[in-house]
Amino acid sequence: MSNEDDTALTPSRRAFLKGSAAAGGALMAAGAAQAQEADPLITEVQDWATGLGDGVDATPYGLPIEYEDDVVRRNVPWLTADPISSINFTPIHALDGTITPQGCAFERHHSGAISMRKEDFRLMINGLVDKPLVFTYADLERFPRENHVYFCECAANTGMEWAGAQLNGAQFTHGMIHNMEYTGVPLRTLLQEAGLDAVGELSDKWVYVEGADASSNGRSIPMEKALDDVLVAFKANGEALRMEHGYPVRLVVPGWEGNMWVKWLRRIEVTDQAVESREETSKYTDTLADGTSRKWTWVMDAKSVVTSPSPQSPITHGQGPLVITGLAWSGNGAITGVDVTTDGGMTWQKARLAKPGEKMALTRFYLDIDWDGSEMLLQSRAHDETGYVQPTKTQLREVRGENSVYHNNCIQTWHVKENGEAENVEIS
Ligand SMILES: Nc1nc2c(c(=O)[nH]1)N[C@H]1C(S)=C(S)[C@@H](COP(=O)(O)O)O[C@H]1N2
Ligand SMILES: [Mo]
Repeated sequence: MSNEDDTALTPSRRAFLKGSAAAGGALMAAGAAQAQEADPLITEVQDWATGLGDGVDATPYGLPIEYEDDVVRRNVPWLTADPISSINFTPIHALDGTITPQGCAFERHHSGAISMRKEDFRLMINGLVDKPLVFTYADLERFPRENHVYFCECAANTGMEWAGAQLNGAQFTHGMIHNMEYTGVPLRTLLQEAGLDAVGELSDKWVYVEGADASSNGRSIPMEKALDDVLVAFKANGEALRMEHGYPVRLVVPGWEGNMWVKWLRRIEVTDQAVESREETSKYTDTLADGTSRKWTWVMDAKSVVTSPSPQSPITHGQGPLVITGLAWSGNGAITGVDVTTDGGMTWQKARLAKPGEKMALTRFYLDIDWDGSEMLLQSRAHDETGYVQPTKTQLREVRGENSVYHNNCIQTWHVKENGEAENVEIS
């Protein structure tokens, strides 16, 4: 930092740099912030400083500024036959922190997103209950409610990568995930209201949950989970659910595969056995190497991915300070640590967690390095509170073969080149 550069800084910024340099701290930050000489953005008065901006009523409900128009959901056209029964992907390569804004959170529909008014919402609880009930939206609002941040990951996330590196971008390899703060009523409360206590021994019972869309997306959930942490949610990130995420009410099944998070929730039946619907037999089961399928693989095991640098988020500067960042999560509890390697797994460094891991929620990690400009084989590896360590692709294939689609939680590799571009690769 030269003295000339210093004059371009605000007094507080100048004090910060001096202070931290004295402490030997922010040398990297200083190196990263070289001010240009004769930069017109510094030396000339800009339009925005001479005219007036928009009034407060210009956008009653705000959208992202136009310069961020690449931070959008995208789909992979060849993946599904049409956009009705389809999926799109969260732009995780461009987000930071952990909360996914609803406007760019991936969507998965089996028969399209439906538009239902709150007034037309009805939720029935029937089956092996004392008192079958029908709730209106207004009824739901009168039960004590809770707030929790949880990730929702489609079991098919990373499913295209089983046979080899396929899709060039974290959005496409890992973007079937979102993480929101949900407000809702515990399913337990509603089941108790329907007189579930009278059923007697509950451990072998199930609930069959159904949506109001044509697909109905019915799934069986064991009673133990239903009474544990499942939420009947009507708000996400503080506001009403978006139509595409199940407005007005969806089920939140923490840590378990997204398919069970029934949207446009309409019916919950207490049964004495699993229904074995289409969504839990021909779909959302894992085909093994010998052609047999295993079912009831509900939990999303620990997983992580470097979101930047990555194919859609290349390094745009030369050597020097580089922030490597990504996301980690586990359906079995909190993330306790993330390791990052830049040399394809020969050596690992402990990443810094932005906050201590929270149960069944995304955790942001950072590794701040001094990049020497040489190529990297970048990977991250998650650890969760059960002691589980995210497996390599080879380890996963040893158990599962290559016929699977769902539940691919293997370690992802990005080949970062000297020019800063990154590519999806597989290393053995
Ligand atoms: N009613 C209904 N619920 C549904 C689906 C659906 O098609 N209909 N899709 C399921 C699947 S496969 C997933 S991964 C999640 C996706 O939730 P999202 O669209 O909010 O991302 O919703 C689940 N709930
Ligand atoms: Mo899904």
